[in-house]
Amino acid sequence: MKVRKNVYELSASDMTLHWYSKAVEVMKQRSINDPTSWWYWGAVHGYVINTSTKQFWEVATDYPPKQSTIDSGFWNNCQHGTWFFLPWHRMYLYYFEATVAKAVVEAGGPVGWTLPFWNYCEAFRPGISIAEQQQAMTIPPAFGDSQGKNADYPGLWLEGRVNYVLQKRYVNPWPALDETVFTNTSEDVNFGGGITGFAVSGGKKGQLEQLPHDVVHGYINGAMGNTKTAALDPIFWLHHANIDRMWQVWVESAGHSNPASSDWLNFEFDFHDENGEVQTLKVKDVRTTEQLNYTYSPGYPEMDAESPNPPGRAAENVMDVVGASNINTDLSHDLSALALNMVPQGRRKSRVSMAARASVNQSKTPKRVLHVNNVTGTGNPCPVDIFISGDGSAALDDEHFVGSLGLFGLEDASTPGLDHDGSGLSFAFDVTQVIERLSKQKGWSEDKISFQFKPQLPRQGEKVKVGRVSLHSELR
Ligand SMILES: [Cu+2]
Repeated sequence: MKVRKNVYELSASDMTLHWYSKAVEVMKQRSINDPTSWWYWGAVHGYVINTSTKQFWEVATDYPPKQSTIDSGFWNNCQHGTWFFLPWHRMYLYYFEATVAKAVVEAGGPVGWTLPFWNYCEAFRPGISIAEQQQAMTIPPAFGDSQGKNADYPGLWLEGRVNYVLQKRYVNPWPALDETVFTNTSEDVNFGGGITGFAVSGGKKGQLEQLPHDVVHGYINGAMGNTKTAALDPIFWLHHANIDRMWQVWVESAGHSNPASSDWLNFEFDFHDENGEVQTLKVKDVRTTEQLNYTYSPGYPEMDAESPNPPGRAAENVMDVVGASNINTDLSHDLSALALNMVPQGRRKSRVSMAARASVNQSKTPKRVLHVNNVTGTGNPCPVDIFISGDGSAALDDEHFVGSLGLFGLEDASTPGLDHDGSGLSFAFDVTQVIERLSKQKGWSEDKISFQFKPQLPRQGEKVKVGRVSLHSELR
């Protein structure tokens, strides 16, 4: 069984990153038309030429690629906003790892190279010191830092990353790991994404895709902030190994299971292996890491920790809208406020009070989910934090924090075409606990619910707007 190791727990004499850097250099020398080149592997995730992507592609060997390569069906295949997000990326990592391992041998290294993972979620490990938290959230030094490249690992550098240290809010594993179902068709949130066919962007994202996946992409930014360049950054693969690991954590936790639907199990994807040969995998071949003969070490620390949140539960009753915005909101500013229009009292009463009654009868708080839909824009904007209030205030603190919009894939989802209708990205957040907490405070009124949208960095001229924000509550 192959073992993928935590990048921060490699021993001083471990050569994993040294050989990774060498292999990247070998793969970069290969033609963009060669299915074993660095460039080809990046383009399998996404490839387009525009103002935000051009600088990353025009340095490729044999650029521009042949039209027949672009049209081969192997490029622009990444799956986002879908229940195929996790299995597709697992397959992608699997053949990539094999391709790098072969390049390592070609560069004079040992056989059996495995991909390390970057576990920024360690920042949430109970008892960990502030210094250890900071380290876990920092891009490993071999990849360079804000001062530039690490001369010992030139292959691991890429120009243009904006942040090298993540923030704690953006690496919280619990909103995803607390989810009880992999997929669903309701207005409720889920772990693994909504039911779709082949989907490059735009459908319902699972909670693991939203956080930490999307937010980490958008916060590092540069190539990582755009689906059409992200996989050109060597750190992409360590980030995705961690997401892949978290899927395994989730599925091994009590009460969780992968979809049993044959629409999911029998769906197929094609990749090239390390020899450039086409291989086909079905989703059912990759439901666990063991099926592909690898595991993560050291273990799965989240499984030994306890979630700080009350146990998650799926909505048991129908959900309905209790409030919504009725105009487009521009999120291009450094701070944007948005007040919710609540469903008129009379009508809402039947909705909300029924929900309240349900909660008395079942001693459960009605589940509430915030949907943020039709998020469109241009460029690679950094993520946007959302804060809720119900008393007319505009506090931007942890108590009022709802979640973050990682705008990874924004341009793609805003462009009508074969892959997408251009209606933008959609997000959903479980706000049951934050509302439950705030509603006990003085001054809270459901009629005063409003949101603050705060970009994590000042805007650089990118445009972002949101079509509709709506609050959904469980009814009975
Ligand atoms: Cu990704």
